[in-house]
Amino acid sequence: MSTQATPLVVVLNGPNMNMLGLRQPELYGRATLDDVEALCAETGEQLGLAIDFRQTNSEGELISWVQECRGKAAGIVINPAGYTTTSIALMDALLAADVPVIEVHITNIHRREAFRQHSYVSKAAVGVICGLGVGGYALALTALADLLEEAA
Ligand code: DHK
Repeated sequence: MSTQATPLVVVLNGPNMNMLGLRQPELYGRATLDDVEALCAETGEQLGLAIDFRQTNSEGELISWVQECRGKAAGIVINPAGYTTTSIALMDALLAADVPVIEVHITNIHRREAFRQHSYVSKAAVGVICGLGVGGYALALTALADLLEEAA
């Protein structure tokens, strides 16, 4: 029997992700954010990870949540949404968190408008998953579990 605490992975979602299922379904699909939370909870259970799933439309709140991860979380999965391409402050917070970060985008940002293709967040990420729909969150959690196991 393992006596180790279950590692905590914080899954963060940026602006407009609360509109998932309604917003541009031809791009983002029909799954809602509740569906994504359920997917992350189920995947976390399979992988032996505790999941704290959150969404905010506020840049400051997102940054405060990232700051809280330092010394507390084993890793971060983040879909920064619109702050991907604008927020140096979010990138700085992720760099300061000192935990592995995986960046997720539901759509393939490289097939979309040029302004979506430069990510500040990628500077702070171990890896990026994009274009694989909401299943990208499960892939990110699996990758994080592997990284944590390698580091153990
Ligand atoms: C979500 C958003 O809200 C956009 O601002 C990004 C990303 C793409 C996604 O694909 O999940 O450009």
